[in-house]
Amino acid sequence: MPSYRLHYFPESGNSYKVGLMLRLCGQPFEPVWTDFGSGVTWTNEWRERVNQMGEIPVLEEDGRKLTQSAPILLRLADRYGRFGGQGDEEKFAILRWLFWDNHKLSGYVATYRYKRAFTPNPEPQELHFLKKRIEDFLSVLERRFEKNDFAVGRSLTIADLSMQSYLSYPKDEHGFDLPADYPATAAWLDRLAKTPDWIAAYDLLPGNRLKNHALAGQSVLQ
Ligand SMILES: N[C@@H](CCC(=O)N[C@@H](CS)C(=O)NCC(=O)O)C(=O)O
Repeated sequence: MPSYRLHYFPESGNSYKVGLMLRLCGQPFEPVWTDFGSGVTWTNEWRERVNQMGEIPVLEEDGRKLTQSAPILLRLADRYGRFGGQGDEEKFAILRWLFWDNHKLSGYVATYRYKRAFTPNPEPQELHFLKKRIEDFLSVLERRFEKNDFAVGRSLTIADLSMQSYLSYPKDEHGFDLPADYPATAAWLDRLAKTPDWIAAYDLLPGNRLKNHALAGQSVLQ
């Protein structure tokens, strides 16, 4: 059994994707809390030692450092024969949603949430632009889940694991009222959370948290 170490910070939905996949595959990992808030991932030392792309998460597999959540999910799905879909069509569809998630859904929700909740004085125009983009992406998801229980096929895949991540954090962070405005998407999140061994991000990834300025009422809420 490989030994895993996951470099993360608790608010990192990309880390949650990887940590949750390991857990659902029954693989223990050592959590390596990273001081993202103080800028450690921007230092040359960290980039040379841990990830030249300057990003969290990093998954160490027997000491080998792997980055980018999507290829990591694909690798784990392949290795453990779980959540990787059946046949070429499903595998293609999984890749399609993973690319869309990285480029659009997670990419924008992560940025919006970070600015909105974890930045002291976010720029209102920037928030407005990001929110409008996300509303369109959420409408894409909503149409999908009005007719499908899962992103691909008839059961949980890594496409679901990837896309659910940032949406599953508290509303006071991402700011969207999913049950009211995107009920099929909210129902999909509830469905996923019933998977055996499922765990919420902040229960899976412990440690010091970033200050939530939105919760403290100090942010320009959009
Ligand atoms: N596509 C990457 C995205 C990773 C990513 O953007 N991570 C965030 C933290 S969750 C980060 O390190 N951001 C630093 C930056 O954008 O400079 C993945 O899926 O792993």
